[in-house]
Amino acid sequence: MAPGAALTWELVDGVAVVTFDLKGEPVNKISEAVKQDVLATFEALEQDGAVRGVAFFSGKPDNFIAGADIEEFVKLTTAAEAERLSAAGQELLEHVAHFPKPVAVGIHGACLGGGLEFALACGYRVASDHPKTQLGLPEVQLGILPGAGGCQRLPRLIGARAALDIILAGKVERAQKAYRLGIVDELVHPSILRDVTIAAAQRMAAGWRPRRKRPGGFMAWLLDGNPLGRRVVFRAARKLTLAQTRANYPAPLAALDAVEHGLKHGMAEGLKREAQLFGQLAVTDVSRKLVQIFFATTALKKDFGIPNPPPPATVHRLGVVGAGFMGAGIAGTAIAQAEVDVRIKDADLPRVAKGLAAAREILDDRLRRRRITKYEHARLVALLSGSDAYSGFGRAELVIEAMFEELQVKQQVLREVEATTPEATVFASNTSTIPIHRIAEAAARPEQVIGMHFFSPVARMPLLEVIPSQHTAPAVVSTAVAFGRRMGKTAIVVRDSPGFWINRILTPYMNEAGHLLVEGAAIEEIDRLMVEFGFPVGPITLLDEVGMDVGEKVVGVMHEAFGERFAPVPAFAGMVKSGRLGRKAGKGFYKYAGGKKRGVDPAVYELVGTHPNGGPRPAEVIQRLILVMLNEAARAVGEGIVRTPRDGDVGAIFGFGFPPFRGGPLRHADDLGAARIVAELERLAERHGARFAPCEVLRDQAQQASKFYR
Ligand code: 3H9
Repeated sequence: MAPGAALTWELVDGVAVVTFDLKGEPVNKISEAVKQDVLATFEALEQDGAVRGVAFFSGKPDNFIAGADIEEFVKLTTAAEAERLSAAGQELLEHVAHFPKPVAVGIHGACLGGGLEFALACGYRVASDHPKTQLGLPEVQLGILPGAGGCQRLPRLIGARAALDIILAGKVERAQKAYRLGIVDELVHPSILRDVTIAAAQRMAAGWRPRRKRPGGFMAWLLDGNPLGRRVVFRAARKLTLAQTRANYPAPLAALDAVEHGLKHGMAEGLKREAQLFGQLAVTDVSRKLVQIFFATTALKKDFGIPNPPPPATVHRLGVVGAGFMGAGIAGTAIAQAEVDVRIKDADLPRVAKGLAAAREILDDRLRRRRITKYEHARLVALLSGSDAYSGFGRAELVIEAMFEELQVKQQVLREVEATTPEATVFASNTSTIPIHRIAEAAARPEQVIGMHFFSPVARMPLLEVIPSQHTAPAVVSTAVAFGRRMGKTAIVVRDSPGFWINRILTPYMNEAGHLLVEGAAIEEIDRLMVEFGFPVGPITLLDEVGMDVGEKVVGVMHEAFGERFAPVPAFAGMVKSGRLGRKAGKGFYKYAGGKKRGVDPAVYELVGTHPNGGPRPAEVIQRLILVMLNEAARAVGEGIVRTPRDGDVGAIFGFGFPPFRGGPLRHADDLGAARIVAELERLAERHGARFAPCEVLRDQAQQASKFYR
């Protein structure tokens, strides 16, 4: 791109109205060429005597600036190069901050990373009050830190506590919240954004200066406003960050350092430290992995999972059969995210009422967290209805079944739905294990039948597995994927095979935890080691969350389908028999009180027929749990369960929290190397049995020195 191609400007009543529109790109991003363009434009504005102030806008319909160009910084190979990139960004924004004429910025759409850092360098910020307008510093999600002055300007503007809250978690806030925090000075309807911003530039040109009062009163002064209070804030933030990142993610701690250094030693020193730390982080393996996940997720937004996908049907009305926890979660999330009309059906009215209340709770929660206004809440609640009959299903474009994991039940529901819906209605089963072609055996219209496997709790879990059978029509796949996306999910299209992708690779891992338990490993120790490895929770806690009855069913299906390597651990059967189903029953491996997880219940060891005696060494615990999963993942890739390693890795990260900094199970397997994995699996198979026998895919890779990712 030649300099001058992205920024254009015109003079309006003494104000230069600058428009940033990166041609040929869906979003505005700050590349080296854009930096040159900004410098050249500001130089021209400085020279031009007719220009008294500047009003800056984006030319993109729903995007302000998405930040620095990520593709550019991932090409850098040394910390020194990355430090220079950061320093150059800082220099540019220092130039903007000290520009001799006032600069106001009108923000509509995503204003992220370097985009917000640019806005922070301007003298006045007006934002549109629109859901698409979001402001934040998501850099730590990419394993880096805000490196163009963000670690310095944000705490100076809104206080250390509020700034750390955003920077350390890589948060993105809606415009209203940004306004409340003091990040933007004015919040206006999109239709008047331009006029209000130009007027602000004119006022500033006439000598007016915005007066900002930091919210928070005495407490804010006590904690943000003096060095002693700030010491307390930083100490607490460091402790929390260490506990949350467990030294697996270096960026938040580095960002904390950059903020603290700047507040202690002044802006110039702060910028220097920020650039140094940016340089170090940008070339870490962790950052590379997180950036790969960003691009993989972005690519999945456009991928319908089949070649030449036909256009999806637009869903206005959704039918949900089954008012249990999953059904209600699907209903509530569909309304909250996709704003569709939802009808829930179950066998009797008390059940329906319970489901409606649970679905409504999702909307209430959004209201409580101020994600929606009470008017929006009232409008959304009106979209929800229920019945003990199929009334209202006649106009549904999509019906999702969320009944028990029983083939006959699902087939019965399918027949009933087919009898009450038009030919074009898509029937999706939210099964977690049962192959879709088995369910579709009962269908009069098998081409309309598909699997949509949501994860619990639906409102929060970001993954959706979409499972076409060999009879499913391509347009039905498009419809399911598109609707999943409207519900805010990342959708992967997977092959119709028992357990699909997620339960296929999760089952041997959970089972192995059972074997370790029987061998004397302590419950908390198994969980602790996996949390240290990077999982959000350990496998035993996960069993409690999923429910032992559900787990037993899943492993039963998998055992039947794939044989002995999935054989259930006999010790687990006692848990189900004695009603220790996990969190939902108030007791599982752990005790639960008042909805909170307490300690391990020692009675469990007796039930399982073991007692903790140290068990296998920690290194072996980790090795067995991880390798049994990687082995199954490799085997499933060989069977085409996922279309690409990318889908497999994104699925595992979003489905059950495989540590993002390791890039997913298949990237992790590549990092370990097939030869090493095969050798270790062979040793484990000798000692613990054939469930560890390395699969053919890994053996072939070991022989040919090949990998999942080339
Ligand atoms: C940073 O700013 C560092 C600085 O602090 C310091 C520097 C010194 N770069 O997601 P979409 C592409 S780090 C390059 O489908 P949406 C994306 O890959 C940056 N490319 O659209 C896709 O490409 P393609 C901090 C980018 O409307 C296309 O744009 N910023 C970037 O669903 C459309 O994207 C972030 O982390 C980028 N920064 O969502 C924000 N952003 O068409 C990252 C997007 O070839 N971006 N692309 O597949 C986002 O979160 C979303 O893209 C956004 C739009 C919300 C903006």
